[in-house]
Amino acid sequence: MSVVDFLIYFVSFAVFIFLVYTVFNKRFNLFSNKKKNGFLILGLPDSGKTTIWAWFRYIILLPTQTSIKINDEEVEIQAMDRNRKVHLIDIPGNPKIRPQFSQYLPICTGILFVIDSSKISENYHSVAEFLYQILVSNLVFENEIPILFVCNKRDIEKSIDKSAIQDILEVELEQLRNTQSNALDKHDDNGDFQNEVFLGLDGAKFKFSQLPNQITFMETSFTTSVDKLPVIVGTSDLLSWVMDQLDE
Ligand SMILES: Nc1nc2c(ncn2[C@@H]2O[C@H](COP(=O)(O)OP(=O)(O)OP(=O)(O)O)[C@@H](O)[C@H]2O)c(=O)[nH]1
Ligand SMILES: [Mg+2]
Repeated sequence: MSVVDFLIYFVSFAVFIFLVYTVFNKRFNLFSNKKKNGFLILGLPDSGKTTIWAWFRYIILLPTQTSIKINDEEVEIQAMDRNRKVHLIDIPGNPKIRPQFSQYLPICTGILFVIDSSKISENYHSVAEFLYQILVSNLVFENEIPILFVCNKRDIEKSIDKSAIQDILEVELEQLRNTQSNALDKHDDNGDFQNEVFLGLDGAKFKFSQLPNQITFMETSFTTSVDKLPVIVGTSDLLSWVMDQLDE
């Protein structure tokens, strides 16, 4: 082999390695120490996810309509002396769209599960069913993704407080666990095999504290006063929680 041939082979090989590195690194972030900054906003339709997403994005209360597409943007947030970039993904609660949340789990560092506190006494079964799907997702369990329960719409008179919501969900999840864990094989929405995850401790009443994930319950409201001024409650805690996940 001549020196010229050798150089051609060498340069081609170097270019090939560079391209492979660039493509894989961009796709999977393999060789980067950059911390994940994805936050999924999940919950049933009408719970207030897009309202919360828009508040993070624009720091105002925006009128919303039921979503049919995912809102997915990197936004800059500020709290006290902290300033961070977060990738916020608002997944519509529509049952046909919401299973897409699983595609974002690899980049997810926290989940905001939004609950309408004024409806949970009636729709707790549907809320728990979606929550169960999330909790038994392999990546949520194995990566111990922290979950913030945003008990929203606390301004509405018939809303209930966060500890009552926690109790309701614990009872409902226990029932779901007992029926669902009898099924042997599980497949996720992409048809891939899912290992069976058993929620909590076998033989004991289900409690969120038995999960490997850090669980937090918080109350919020995003509404307007009679003179149409925004009345927003609980957002400083919301911001702090998001910041804390990024700083850990
Ligand atoms: N009273 C009250 N209304 C709220 C609150 N948060 C959101 N809303 C209203 O509830 C409705 C639904 O809010 P969205 O943010 O669109 O709900 P969503 O969870 O994104 O719903 P989908 O996109 O259908 O999944 C809107 O009319 C909001 O203005 C709240 O804290 N209090
Ligand atoms: Mg929405």
